[in-house]
Amino acid sequence: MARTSRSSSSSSSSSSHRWRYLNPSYYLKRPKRLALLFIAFVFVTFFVWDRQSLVREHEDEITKISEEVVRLQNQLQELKSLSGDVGETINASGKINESTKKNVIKDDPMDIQRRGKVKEAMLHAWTSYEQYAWGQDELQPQTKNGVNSFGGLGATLIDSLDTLYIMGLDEQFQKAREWVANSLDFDKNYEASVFETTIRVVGGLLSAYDLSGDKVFLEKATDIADRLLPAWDTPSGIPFNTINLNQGNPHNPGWTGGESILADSGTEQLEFIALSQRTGDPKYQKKVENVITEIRKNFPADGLLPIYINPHTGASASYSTVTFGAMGDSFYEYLLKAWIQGNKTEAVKHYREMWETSMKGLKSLIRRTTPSSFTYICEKNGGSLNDKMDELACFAPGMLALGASGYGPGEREQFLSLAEELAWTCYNFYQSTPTKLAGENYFFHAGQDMNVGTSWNILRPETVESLFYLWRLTGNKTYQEWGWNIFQAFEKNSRVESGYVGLKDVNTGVKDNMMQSFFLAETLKYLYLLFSPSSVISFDEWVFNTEAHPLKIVTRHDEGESSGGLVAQLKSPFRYRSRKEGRTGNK
Ligand SMILES: *[C@@H]1O[C@H](CO)[C@@H](O)[C@H](O)[C@H]1NC(C)=O
Ligand SMILES: *[C@@H]1O[C@H](CO)[C@@H](O)[C@H](O)[C@H]1NC(C)=O
Ligand SMILES: *[C@@H]1O[C@H](CO)[C@@H](O)[C@H](O)[C@H]1NC(C)=O
Ligand SMILES: CC(=O)N[C@H]1CO[C@H](CO)[C@@H](O)[C@@H]1O
Repeated sequence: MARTSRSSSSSSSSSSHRWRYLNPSYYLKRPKRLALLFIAFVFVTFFVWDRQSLVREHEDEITKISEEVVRLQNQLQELKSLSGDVGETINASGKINESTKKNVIKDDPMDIQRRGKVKEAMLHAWTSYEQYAWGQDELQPQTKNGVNSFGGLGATLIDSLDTLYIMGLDEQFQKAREWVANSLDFDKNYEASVFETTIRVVGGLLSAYDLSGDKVFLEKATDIADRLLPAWDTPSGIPFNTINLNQGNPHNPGWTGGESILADSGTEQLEFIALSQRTGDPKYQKKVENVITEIRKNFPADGLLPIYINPHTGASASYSTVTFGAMGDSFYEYLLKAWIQGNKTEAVKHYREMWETSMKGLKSLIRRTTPSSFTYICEKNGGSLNDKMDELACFAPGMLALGASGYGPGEREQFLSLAEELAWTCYNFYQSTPTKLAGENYFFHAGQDMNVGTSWNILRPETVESLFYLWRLTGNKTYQEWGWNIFQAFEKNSRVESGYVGLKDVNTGVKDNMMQSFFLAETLKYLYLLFSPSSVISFDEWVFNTEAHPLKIVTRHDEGESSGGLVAQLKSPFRYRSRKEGRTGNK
């Protein structure tokens, strides 16, 4: 090789002289030159490597800085459009982290503007309540006075606490907090609905506690829950639905013929489980989980239960209606949500199983209208289906979307698409009336798609609730548009000088005189969250009770509550309180 090379270079000696440094033999024979070359090589390598890592570090820094700039620009924009709206994403979401950052970057100027309008609506509703009905249950906006529809527990105030907190209305929240600490008194000679009091008052207080960490809310929640607790002292453990707040004496309202109502009896699990977790006292959780144990013993193959259930025997009244609307609805909702609340562990698996069974039943109630093929959920009386659906049942699309991810591929898409179809129907409950607000229920006659039945609108939240879930879970902005249209219809028809009212008739737009507390707790909160980043009350950390009060998810590992433990619990003797028994007999 060397020879060949040399002989070829001899033909042009000047070039061979110039290129001699590239010839290995130039170095091989001279160790000093070799050492120099080696040292040079090391230096060059180090220099190049160092430059490269510097460049990489710079690039990283630039990316971080530009992310930060976008984030700050967004925050600035938000501050400009909503003065006083500071801290909402930071505090309500807990901590800012990677996913939060991404979401803040995605935050859309249109969303910011729209949630600003919703916040302004909340402020209008709240200020009116503050002015004319402070501390009372609900405001009558037309006559500008308060009424105590729930025993004088400040229902609107308690229902609004978490909404105020999430919207960053801090002054209003603090003032309400002072009222809770100093003026809220449960010692009332009042026949309270166990269900309404649990979902509004216990739920509202626990949510305020979970958000703010302020112990006063937990103390008050415990106080009211202790007053409700004797309602579960029945032979079957299925609660009575009414109780006197300072005398006990639980019973069922006369109009049910002595029966308990399914939704009223099976919609306390989230609140009472949360209360046991927060206080460390298991007695609340035991009562409400025993209800599920009892129901599970004779759970039908389609998971559908009639709306009346006997508190003495635990038997369902088979003559009564099966429905996902009034008096049935939230029983099914809580089967799914108790599973989510326990973070989907083995200890809460039976809730999911029961829910999936019920969803098979729900599918059997699905029909489509003619001519436009709107999907709807029938009610069932005995063996026959009734082509009627309540607006209340419009929570179902949201529930189906929330539960869909727990199924395997195939079924997951099926349930999500059923949810989307039902949401379209519910949106059309609104779009099909002159006021663009939905009536209370709808009938589906062949060839006529949908006809409004009971034609009032009392500011109900269920459809916007479902739109909120669908938007969060699919990212499809269509649901935000639908929600915005509904919000504008409320603004146009329901807003009055002092708050918001329902409509006596969605066809004529004639107004009623009541601002329902759930308008502030649910309707406005879901609308606000529909235009907020998903990190605000993230689904990873929170689950909403049926009154839209977010409760913290707490992973459950209490093996004692899983199916084996439940059986053991059943075998243990049930403790009666003879005093209550006597009262029950007298009723
Ligand atoms: C994001 O949140 C998760 C769970 O809350 C936490 O484990 C993680 O450390 C957070 N990430 C950052 C960057 O803070
Ligand atoms: C968004 O949702 C609407 C209504 O369900 C649907 O018609 C549309 O196809 C969806 N868009 C996408 C991109 O999935
Ligand atoms: C729920 O469980 C998962 C693990 O299975 C865990 O990563 C997550 O942090 C838990 N969530 C909460 C809110 O505890
Ligand atoms: C400003 C503010 O309200 N900060 C609160 C946010 O929430 C945490 C608890 O999650 C409180 O400790 C902070 O005081």
